Amino acid sequence: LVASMEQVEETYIMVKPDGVQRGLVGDIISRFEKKGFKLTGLKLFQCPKDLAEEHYKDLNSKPFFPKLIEYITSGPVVCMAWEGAGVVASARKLIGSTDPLQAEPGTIRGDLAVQTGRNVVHGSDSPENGKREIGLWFKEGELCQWTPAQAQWLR
Ligand code: 3AN
Repeated sequence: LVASMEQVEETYIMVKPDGVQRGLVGDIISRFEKKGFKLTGLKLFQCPKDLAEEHYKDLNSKPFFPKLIEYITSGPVVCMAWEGAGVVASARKLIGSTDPLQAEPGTIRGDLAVQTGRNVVHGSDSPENGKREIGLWFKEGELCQWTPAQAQWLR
């Protein structure tokens, strides 16, 4: 009941190149599906350098920025848009801490990763960034609005 009163939000989730290369795409998508969020966009995509730089522009003064851009563009990523009440914060919980060694077991990073620089998945950190990032990674025709037939609680 509490969750249903929260605002419906959108978040941008991305399986990073290491997640694709390690065959973790299905497991990661499955966690968001089983939680009960609604998938509204999905594609496999080779990210160009300029898009990676725009996506991570808030980190462009960090020492690891060049390596981060190299990593994100090193192979295809899986881009996803997910929708639901409280989806931004909930997805961050499902993903776990940035440093996979600090991430709780049961989270994606806690279960599947060991290095901050290879932490398999991205999730937007605010509803505003959710909208911004979905706009950055998807063209309008690539997103779908749909209503589940027998699962009204998904909205
Ligand atoms: P999160 O992805 O958990 O929101 P941010 O936004 O602080 O974390 O960092 C974005 C990405 O930058 C991380 N997912 C990770 O790939 C990379 N990153 C962050 N901190 C480091 C670091 N100290 N060394 C290498 N890469 C880092």
